[in-house]
Amino acid sequence: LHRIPHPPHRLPLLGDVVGAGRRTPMQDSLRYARQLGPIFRRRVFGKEFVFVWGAALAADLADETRFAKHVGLGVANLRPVAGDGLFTAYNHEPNWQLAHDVLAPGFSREAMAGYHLTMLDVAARLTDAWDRARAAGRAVDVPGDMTKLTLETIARTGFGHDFGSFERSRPHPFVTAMVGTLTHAQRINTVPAPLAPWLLRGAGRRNAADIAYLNRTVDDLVRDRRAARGEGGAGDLLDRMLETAHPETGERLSPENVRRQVITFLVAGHETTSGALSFALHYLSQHPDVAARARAEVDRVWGDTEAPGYEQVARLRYVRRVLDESLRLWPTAPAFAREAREDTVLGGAHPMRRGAWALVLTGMLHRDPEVWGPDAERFDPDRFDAQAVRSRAPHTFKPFGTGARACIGRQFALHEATLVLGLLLRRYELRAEPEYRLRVTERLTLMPQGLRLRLERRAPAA
Ligand code: MNH
Repeated sequence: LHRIPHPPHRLPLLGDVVGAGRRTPMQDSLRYARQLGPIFRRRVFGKEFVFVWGAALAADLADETRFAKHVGLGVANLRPVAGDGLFTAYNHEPNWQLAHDVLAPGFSREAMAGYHLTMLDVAARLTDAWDRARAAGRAVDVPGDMTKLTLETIARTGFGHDFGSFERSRPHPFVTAMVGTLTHAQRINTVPAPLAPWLLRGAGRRNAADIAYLNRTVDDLVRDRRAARGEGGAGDLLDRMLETAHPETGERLSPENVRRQVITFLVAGHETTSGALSFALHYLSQHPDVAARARAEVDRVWGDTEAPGYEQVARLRYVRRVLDESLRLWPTAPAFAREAREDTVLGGAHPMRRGAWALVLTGMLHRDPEVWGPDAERFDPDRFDAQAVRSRAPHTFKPFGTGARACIGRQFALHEATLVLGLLLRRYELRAEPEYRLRVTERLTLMPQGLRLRLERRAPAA
């Protein structure tokens, strides 16, 4: 450990807190990363954390024979709300494999094609709202509206539930409670453990209320579905959770575990996609040349079809590159943790005991100049053209994590986001507000803060 660099101004008891803010732990780590190199450590209130972002070390951590997901820090702080749901389950908990096997078919190609029409329907609510804003000359609140869109999409495709987000002027209380819990889960990392009971007493009470609200919402939703049983299955995620037995063991998810999974999917299934769409719209508004190229592709691939089909979304290759490049610069799930399965040596240089763990700083891995070049900070979707991707080392682009515990919803998110970007590009010119400078809010996930865009009817194709 002593060979791993740490920040210079280490205070007794407090540790490396000089220059660190409580609201931006990830962006602080990015700053440290630039000073300290591909592996470094930070001590926060007596606890030592190791951060890795160099491409070679990150690739070594992706070796599934020696490393596995570690449930720690922010993820572990979500255990009170998400329990042994897929995202927060420990590797050894039997409910992980059970739920993974039962739910994986819900993300197959066929399942995705089945969600497509619902995704289109939700997108139409967004464009209705944006048409009204455009007609009134109002700017739109991008993260707010993307959150409405992605919440409705996962709620309706996964659970047949309509939160009515677009009919509300303020976020649905489910969203408010969720943001409350996520923010709380991040904040308890930045308070010294012995003082936490005092410092966080009020916050802890609010958090308990938020969790109770999330549980109530989900219990109502499940009760309604059970009551509607016999009306023919919806074939969605909730049906799988309630009706499907494990193909080999015949085991089913318990009611308590179903509750955990529903919350997990409602949260994991929208917050990060919302951020990804928001960053992509930001970059499109800042790079009119990229937007024009993407729009031309949409016109070419979709033609005049009012409602693009499932297959027509995957054919938007350039739009997809815009999304990848946005996720490169701002991976909306900004880190993941890996632990050693056995005693091992990381990168041939750093001994790790069984169970020792390190955080992969995805946002910094995605900016490693040895991989992405000296202009790694520049937005350029061509980094993801087929040839560039082939010539890059493996494990250098990891917005969805790695290995057995990587994101189960990856195709879902990419299909939804590509579809929506295509629809928006086809319909609008996106105008940035001239004074807007990108600032990023953190609540475990990343989001462009205060991003507003003005919409114009798109210019007729040349
Ligand atoms: Mn998702 C795991 C990023 C969209 C459901 N997701 C992960 C991990 C990352 C991630 C990173 C791994 C975390 C870790 O190693 O600790 N996820 C994303 C991003 C997007 C995203 C950047 C959108 C963009 N995720 C989605 C969607 C869904 C979803 C959409 C559901 C519909 N994700 C999950 C679940 C897990 C997960 C469930 C946990 C999988 C497991 O451990 O088995």
